[in-house]
Amino acid sequence: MPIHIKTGDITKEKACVIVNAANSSCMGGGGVDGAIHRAGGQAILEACKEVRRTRYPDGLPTGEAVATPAGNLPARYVIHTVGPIWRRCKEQCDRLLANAYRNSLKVAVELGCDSIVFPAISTGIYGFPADRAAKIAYETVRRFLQEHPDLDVTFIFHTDENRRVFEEAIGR
Ligand code: AR6
Repeated sequence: MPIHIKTGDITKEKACVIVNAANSSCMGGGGVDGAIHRAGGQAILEACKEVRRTRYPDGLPTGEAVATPAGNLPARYVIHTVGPIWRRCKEQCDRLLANAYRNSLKVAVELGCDSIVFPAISTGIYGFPADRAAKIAYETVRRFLQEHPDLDVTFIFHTDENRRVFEEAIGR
């Protein structure tokens, strides 16, 4: 299955699952997180509260991933993952970002999904350098697909410029 790269708004994607670049509270925020909660509606927030109550009372740790229904979104599920905050993670940054991608992919497979769409986790408010993040994201997905070749993976970018940086970093 090829890896797709596109420009667009992740809240419009009809995939089985879209990934949210959340924070550990899972209660929404700015950036893509804000857009997903706004477009998906109250059902996502309610499911997130339940996840916090039952599984992660202290918050979702960096690099972990959990699924909720997608509310009013065209996708079936949202996987909420927490990327690392660049100025705080130091030498752990690369590993934590790879974990966020890999754990999201694992949850998608557990859900029985055949398609997943990723935003550029950590490269907005969390300040991870976009070219460095691109290499980690692409390599983590490429490796995972060797074991799960039927999964359809898309990287979506909010702007053509962000997409160009990604494509250049991975040599496409
Ligand atoms: N569709 C696709 N990509 C988008 C969209 C969209 N609708 N909106 C933004 N992006 P960010 P982070 C891109 O900041 O760095 C939140 O407050 C955006 O251009 O959303 O992981 C959370 O609650 C950028 O390239 O996520 C956390 O507190 C990418 O998505 C914190 O921000 C990621 O930017 C997480 O920060």
